[in-house]
Amino acid sequence: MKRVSLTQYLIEEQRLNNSIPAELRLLIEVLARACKTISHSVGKGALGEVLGAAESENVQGEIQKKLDIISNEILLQANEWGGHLAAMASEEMETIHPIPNRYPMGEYMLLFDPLDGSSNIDVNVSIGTIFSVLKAPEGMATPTEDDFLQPGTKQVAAGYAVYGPQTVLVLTTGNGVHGFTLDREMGSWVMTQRNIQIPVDTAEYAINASNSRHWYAPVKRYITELEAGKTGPREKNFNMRWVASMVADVHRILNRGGIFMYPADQREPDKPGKLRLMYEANPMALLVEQAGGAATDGKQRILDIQPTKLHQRVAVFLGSRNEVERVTRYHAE
Ligand code: P6P
Repeated sequence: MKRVSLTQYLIEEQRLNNSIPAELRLLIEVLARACKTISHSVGKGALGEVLGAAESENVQGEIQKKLDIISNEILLQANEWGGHLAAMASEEMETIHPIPNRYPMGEYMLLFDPLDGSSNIDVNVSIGTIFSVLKAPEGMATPTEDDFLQPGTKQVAAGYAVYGPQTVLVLTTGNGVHGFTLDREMGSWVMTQRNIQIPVDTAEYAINASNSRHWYAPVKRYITELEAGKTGPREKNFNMRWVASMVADVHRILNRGGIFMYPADQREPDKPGKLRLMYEANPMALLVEQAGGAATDGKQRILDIQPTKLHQRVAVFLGSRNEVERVTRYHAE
């Protein structure tokens, strides 16, 4: 593949599809630079005094890892001065983060999970940064949480950086999904995948099977059929993978197909699932749909959900279209 830089891609995309105005291009390039900094920090591991837990909890009541906080700070500091944002929101922060008065306000709003899968940090398993970009409502003077509560269909861009053996940025601005690998010697992002497509069928599923006794009937039925393999109603064998790092699981699915599931279960009937809608499920759902896959909460398209809370959770079934449609059908039966 001809080596195209992220900047060249963004400029050519703007020329071809007029889909990346200058401020959005600036936002994406600032995000990419911040992910490079996070990758460097993550890569140090124990040498960087960055492993282990901080002495604090996040809004989810989860013990924060030092790298969670470091990554959150990197993203805030990288994005607040550019004049492209009106406000930011993060899994690691209870309330929204308006742009400080000393900086000009822009027309975009950025949401992120600065370091998803952080339980894997200390054991050197791939982790990642997930981001979602919305437009600020027309005429918005002072950003509030309500301004962020837009359905996933309103996202103008979404993506993630996965910090694994390679550091890869996967991005969509509404015209397909493209992958950029970090060239560490040059410090630049180079396009390595154009128009990623998820196979519509798969023989690989991802779910935390230790929760199986708590699952509701549609999920139990679907997984039991997969486990029955050739001898069961599906008449083929399936493989299972669960990295317990959403970015790593979704990256695998974008590259070779599969279905990722984090269902609601009977442990907490009023909790719709573990993953967060605004900065985990929505950006991943946009990427998956742009790559020809599907993403539902078991009942409806994730991108159609009208949010009511910034940190609300949602059940997630995403990946190869035919499998997501099947398990969603089981919920309707
Ligand atoms: P479990 C990581 O903490 C995360 O939010 C996602 O990245 C991942 O898919 C999920 O939780 C793993 O959850 O219950 O298997 O540890």
